Amino acid sequence: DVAGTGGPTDATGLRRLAVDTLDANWEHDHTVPSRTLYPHQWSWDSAFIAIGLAQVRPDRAWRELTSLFRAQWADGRVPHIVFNPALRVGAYFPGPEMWRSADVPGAPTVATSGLVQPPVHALAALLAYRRAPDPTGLAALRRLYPAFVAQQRYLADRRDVAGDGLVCIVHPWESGLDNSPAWDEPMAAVPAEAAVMSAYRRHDTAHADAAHRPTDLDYARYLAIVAAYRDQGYSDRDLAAGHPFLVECPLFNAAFGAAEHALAEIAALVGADPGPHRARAARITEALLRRLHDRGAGTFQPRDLRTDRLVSARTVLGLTPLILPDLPTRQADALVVEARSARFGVARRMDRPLPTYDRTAPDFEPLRYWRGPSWLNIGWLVRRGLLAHGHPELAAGLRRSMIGLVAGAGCHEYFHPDTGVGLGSPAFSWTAALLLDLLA
Ligand code: 2M8
Repeated sequence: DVAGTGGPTDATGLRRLAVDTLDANWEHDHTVPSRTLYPHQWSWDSAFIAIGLAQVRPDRAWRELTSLFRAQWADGRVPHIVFNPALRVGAYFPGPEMWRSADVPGAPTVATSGLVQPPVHALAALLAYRRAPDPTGLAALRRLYPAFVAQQRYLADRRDVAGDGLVCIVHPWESGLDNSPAWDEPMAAVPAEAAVMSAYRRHDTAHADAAHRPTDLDYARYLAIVAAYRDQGYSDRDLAAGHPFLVECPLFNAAFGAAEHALAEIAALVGADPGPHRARAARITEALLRRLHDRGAGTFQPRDLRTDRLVSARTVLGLTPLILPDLPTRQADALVVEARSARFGVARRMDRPLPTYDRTAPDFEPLRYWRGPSWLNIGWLVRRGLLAHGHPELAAGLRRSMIGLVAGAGCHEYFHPDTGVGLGSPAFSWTAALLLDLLA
């Protein structure tokens, strides 16, 4: 199972590697995803990181989440990047000079982006608390609960562009799966020329192989969408009228629903009413089924709101609604069929890791970022879903495969979906953190 490039193969060695990776990436009050590629704080990274920190340094798990939510905007949005002011200009592109959050009323004093990422934070906090259910954790939950509620309220009130109960993402970066084939159709409609990028210096391609990253044309479009949103002051009013990218993503919305399930449990712990959270969770699952379930394909697909059509590329995003405990058996069973198919290859004994894209598709790219390679956060979510829907043997197979990846290659950002070779950053925080959780 192990790719065999000489990483530690026993649980103790793997744990030590993961803790060393997290320690090396700790920065005052948060963990950077990677010192080279992503030297600031990222939103959903911090949630995954907190899940792992809870295993070894629970105080840091709470500091991680607390520092992120200190940058929450007045409207409730949790920015996808919180910039470290101590870093030099150009440490990451696009930096504060592109986002200009300081110009926006309601943005925090620290510079941030204006986008969001999948809201996995309430779930992370609940798991961190369960791991270390002490008074410090309870006090942190009490402090964070209103912030999580505001985060959900922002998404429900400002981002329900179609009025169907689902959240709309306004940029591929909001999905967390930047250049997934899921965004090819909606992105094709975004006007931009690759030549635009000659005016900028990308930072990512200085630290990672350009052939493993999004293309210059992707980046030109990413920037065009940021500029459109920023120039409206990051206001979500009138998005439907002209914003170039409007998509309902299955993973984002599954996380949105899972957050309400987690908040119901947190509410009970902190003496608030779980009832409204349960009711909202049920409505989100119902909306996902109504709007994003592709019955013919047996999976969930993003909906492009500009065309009102479901995207056709079969990516791993479609499997992630399994994390919803109230997903009906029929649709959950169909997702398990999809997961076990040759497209994704989930099995009790997996001969290859879970890819991020249908490995039978002609445009499957085993090296390019979210267009094929295997990522631990996605495997972790799918494994959770398999456990929630009564498939412990498949979950165990996936877990073994994920541990094998790190044993073979180290805490890489992503892995070759055939050989398991490590790709991207070699010391990536959420890989280390989720490995700790898998080993617990
Ligand atoms: C990647 O995204 C950033 C932009 O947000 C980038 O490519 O520069 C994605 O993998 C995203 O999911 C992740 O949160 C971020 C930091 O690890 O990197």
